Amino acid sequence: MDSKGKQTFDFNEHQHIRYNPLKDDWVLVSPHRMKRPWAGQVEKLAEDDVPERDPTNPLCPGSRRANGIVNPEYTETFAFDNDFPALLDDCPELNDTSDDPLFRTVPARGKCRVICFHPNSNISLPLMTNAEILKVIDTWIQETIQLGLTYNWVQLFENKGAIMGCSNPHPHCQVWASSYLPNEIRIKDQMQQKYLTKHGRPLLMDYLDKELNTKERLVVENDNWAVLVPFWAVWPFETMILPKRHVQRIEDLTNEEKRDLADIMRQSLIKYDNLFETSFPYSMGWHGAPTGQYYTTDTSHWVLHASYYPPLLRSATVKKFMVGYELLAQAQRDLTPEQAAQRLRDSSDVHYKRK
Ligand code: H2U
Repeated sequence: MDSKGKQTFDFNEHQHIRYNPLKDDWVLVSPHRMKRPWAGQVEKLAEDDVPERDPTNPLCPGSRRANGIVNPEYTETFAFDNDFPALLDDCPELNDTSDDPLFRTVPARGKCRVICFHPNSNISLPLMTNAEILKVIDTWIQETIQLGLTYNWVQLFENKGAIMGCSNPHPHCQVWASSYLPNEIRIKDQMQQKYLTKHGRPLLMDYLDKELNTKERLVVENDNWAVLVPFWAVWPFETMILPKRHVQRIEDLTNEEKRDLADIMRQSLIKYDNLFETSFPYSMGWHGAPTGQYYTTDTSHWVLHASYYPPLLRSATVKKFMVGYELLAQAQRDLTPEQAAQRLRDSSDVHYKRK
């Protein structure tokens, strides 16, 4: 209340909409709804006791995959062509291209790969050592360089947890390389380009400077990286990893930046797992300057960043649904990004399984 007894606006109490300058969209924030009772779906807790090795799991060392190939007895990371790829390099020419603006098509080519992070199925990223996470980062870089020679976009992404539709508990991620720029990247490309033209600095460099000043939404930082809950976050505990130097692509990281990235990933993923004492599910992925033909264009508006989109809301079993208003109007959240950042900061640095 102010001196005249009128209610004053409080971001942690009162509804408002927030702008996402990277995607040119808005999110409705309704903190007052945090108090409502929940009588909706309660997810069954996914089995947490994944065996270290399972010869019937096609992602394990020495296992036979769906296409009959036997995996090597790998001891670090292991990358292979996805046996069920959504994108193929070899596709007949689209010869029936129409001028009709309502029925547009463009040819699509690509390649899909799978990267196993570790030989043991029960060692997720937050349980790995920094050296093991560094191997994952190096493999991400090798795959991006290799596929980026041919394709304009290389999407690295990890779908973690059955709740996210992940089909296999073995720690792994996917790589989908494509001839076209997917929607998320196309819009981020345009928005970052516009910002640089207007303000003379990359959008995410300006953004990080401001976040490091207030530290309101900061979760962890080190010399080279910051993990924060974006001002415009949609998912309850959404985070973003940002480099402190203007890095455009994952392959441009120095050895020191890679080492610091491994450390900050481990720290923030431990906090995620400790939040609800569960192997925290999420979809995450990296976005940086496009590859292929874009190597010869100016991409200085791009800043490398990773986004984590976890679905859990209030416990290991209650997740946020993107339905109703979200599907038909725009995203909405209850917990504010500042409250989420505080919860993550307060979450322990020691993994609950190691206590
Ligand atoms: P997801 O659980 O994130 O879907 O990843 C598992 C991937 O592994 C999936 O894309 C591939 C699936 O196609 N896979 C193979 O390529 N070969 C197999 O034998 C099993 C799974």
